[in-house]
Order: sequence, then structure tokens, then C-alpha cells
Amino acid sequence: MTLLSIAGFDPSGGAGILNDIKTFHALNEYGTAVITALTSQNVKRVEGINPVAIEFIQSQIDLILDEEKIVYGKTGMLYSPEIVKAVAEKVDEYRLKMVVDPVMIAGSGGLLSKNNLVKALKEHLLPLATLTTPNIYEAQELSGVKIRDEEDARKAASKIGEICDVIITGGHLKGNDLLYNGSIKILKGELLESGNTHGSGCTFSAACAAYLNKDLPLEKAVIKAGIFTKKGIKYGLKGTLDQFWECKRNIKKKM
Ligand code: PXL
Repeated sequence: MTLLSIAGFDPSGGAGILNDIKTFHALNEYGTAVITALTSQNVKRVEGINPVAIEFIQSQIDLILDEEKIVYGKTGMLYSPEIVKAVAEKVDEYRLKMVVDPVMIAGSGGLLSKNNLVKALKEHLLPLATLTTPNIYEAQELSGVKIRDEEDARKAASKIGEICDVIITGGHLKGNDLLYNGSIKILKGELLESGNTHGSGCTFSAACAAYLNKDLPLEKAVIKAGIFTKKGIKYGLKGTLDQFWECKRNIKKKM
């Protein structure tokens, strides 16, 4: 069944909506996309952001859902509290099950959000979310807990977990991910030294949505999404394509 990404446009293709659609496709899922903001950026810097008008975002969502039965999706860069609120209203209206990637800054350090984004996410969108996928920085902002080690990350995860299930992704936690869905689980990973991480948060959240859409339980979905993302970081396009063909072969075997 079709997936939906509600996110920003990164012309480099490495992050944002292009990345989400590529991830859905690699996992053999059809993706639709609603654009919240255009960005002018490359892997090194963000130079401009042009948010889409609220009514136009609402109209994009309405028209897709008028035609397609969609259950799962993800949100990426939402940029402003107003966009968060409008998207949350649509998520509620259409009963969408969303993986929320609380995008705040680009990998280059450029700002991708306005003031009060965090407050709006906590108030409007996270209470409706199936899962949120912050990195350490985003988890700090959402929880108000300064994260220096795994103990701090546990505290932050339980705090965010009061609103919705959460996985704090591990680039900075020795490669481990920390899942909280009622109780804490450390999902062991390896720390990858790579310059290839632009957009890896987008890939991970899109892959979580894709695996949930295949009816995998949450913990399995996030583990498989983590493996998918790490292969992408390690082997770039070749890693992603290898997984695409593996996915196709598995489907053929089942037929
Ligand atoms: O990876 C976060 C992200 C999300 N969305 C857009 C981006 C980026 C990072 O650059 O450009 C549009």
C-alpha cells in the first residue's frame, strides 16, 4: 500500500523528500510526497528556505488522500509551528500513522526550522505519532535533557516516550540506537566513520515507515530500518541498490 512523505525539498537529493521517495522505492513501496518547503542548499551549506503556503500544503494532502488509501507515512522538515499544526490536523483527520522525524538542522549545520518548532511538535504532532526518530541533538531539544552519555539518553527517551514511542538514533551513542516503547531497549549498532551521512536521518525514518507499512512490529521495523540506513551510509548508492534487488528477489520467492 502507498506511503506518504510530508517533508522539505533538498535539491542535492541526499535528504528530504527525494531521499524519502528513493528509500520507499528501494524497499519496494510506492511513495507519494507533499512538499512543505523548498530549500536552496548543498551538502556544505543551506542558503535559503522558501516555505510552501499553509493552504497549499493542506490542498496537496487532501488531493492525495482523496485518491489513495494511505495508512503509513512520515514527516520530515516542517519548518514552522504553523506548518506543524496544519499537518497535525490532517494527520488527525485522515487517521494517518506517522513516523515523525523532528528535523531541526541540516547535516551541514544550517537551520531548517523556525523558533517554537519544538513546542509545536510536542503540542500538536507528536501526540498523534506512531514513532519519532530524533538524533541526539533533537532528543535534547524535545526532552530538555542534556545528553552526554547513555544514561542521559535513557532519561531523554523516557521523557519523550511520555508523548509517543521514540527511537534516539545512534550516530553519537557509539552507534547504538535507543528505543523507548513502554520500556527502554538498547539496539546495538556499529559506529560508522563516513562522510556519507547527509540525509541518513531521512532515510532511517522513511525506512521505518516502509517496514511498518509491511506490517512488521515496531521493534523489528526499526531494527531493519537501521540496517538499511547503515548499508546506505557504508556503501552509498550501491548499498541501497543491492538491497533493492534483494527485496525484489524475496518478493519473487514468495510468489
Ligand atoms: O536530514 C535532515 C533534512 C531534512 N529535510 C531536508 C533537508 C535535510 C538536511 O539537509 O535538507 C529538506
